[in-house]
Amino acid sequence: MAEHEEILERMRASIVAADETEAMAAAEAALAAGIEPLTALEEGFAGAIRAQGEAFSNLDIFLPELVLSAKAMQAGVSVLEPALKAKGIDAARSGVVVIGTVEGDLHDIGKNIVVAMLRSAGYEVHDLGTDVPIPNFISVAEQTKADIIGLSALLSTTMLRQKDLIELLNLKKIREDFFVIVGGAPVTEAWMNEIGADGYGLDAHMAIEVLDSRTK
Ligand code: B12
Repeated sequence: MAEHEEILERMRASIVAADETEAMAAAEAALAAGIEPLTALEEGFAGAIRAQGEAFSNLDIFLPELVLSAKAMQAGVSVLEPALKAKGIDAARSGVVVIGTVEGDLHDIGKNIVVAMLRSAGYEVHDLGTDVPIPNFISVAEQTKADIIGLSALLSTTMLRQKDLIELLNLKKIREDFFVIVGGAPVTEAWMNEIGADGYGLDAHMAIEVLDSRTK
């Protein structure tokens, strides 16, 4: 629908312009027009923030501009989040998840989306935030009797911490107690296999699919 595309374009433009108020207004317009919140998120905001990341790596924009775009994205996402959560709890899908962004890494926009989606799908989620030391994931997972540990990493340096978690679980001889799912922009299925994780999610949607179909 032309109106939908116009709103999605408005969402993208608000991220490029780093305009928090406009990002929130565009997100409200998307919901009012009946655009699926996940579509609004992925086709509106997410593409635009990734494009800003490209522009940053090509030196077309500088870090302060990227920070402001990320703030606009967070403002817009905050409008979409209740709609993501309201999508209905399916009691058949369940599990207790401890999730966070690994130590040394402050990126949390994508992780927060995964958290919102997991909650909407009926999972009990303990979100540890960002810059989380690996032992903390394990201690909270044990305290909360979690069956799933989710690790987000957006930097090629910090994705190594995902490997550390698996090694620590092996060392403590509790590897089999947890389904470990990894994600974040540099994370691939090949990396999941290399480190011996149980699952990987390219995006929030795939994260739910993988967890819903787990057998462990
Ligand atoms: C926004 C952003 C920032 C913001 C973060 C704000 C915030 N609160 O998160 C700010 C400006 C602070 C920032 C800082 C930095 N950033 Co930055 N950033 C980005 C950017 C542009 C977008 C990330 C994002 O939010 N994407 C949108 C969301 C929706 O997507 P996502 O994060 O990928 O999440 C989805 C999936 O990956 C998945 N997922 C995510 N987590 C998890 C977890 C699990 C368990 C699962 C299953 C799935 C999953 O589902 C999510 C939803 O669909 C990326 C570029 C990119 N292409 O990713 C660079 C990028 C990640 N940053 C980069 C860099 C270099 C930095 C800095 C080092 C810059 C600097 N010189 O200081 C710092 C590092 C700070 C730190 N210690 O963490 C590089 C990393 C390069 C590399 N490979 O190591 C990138 C790739 C940019 C680039 N092209 O150079 N950044």
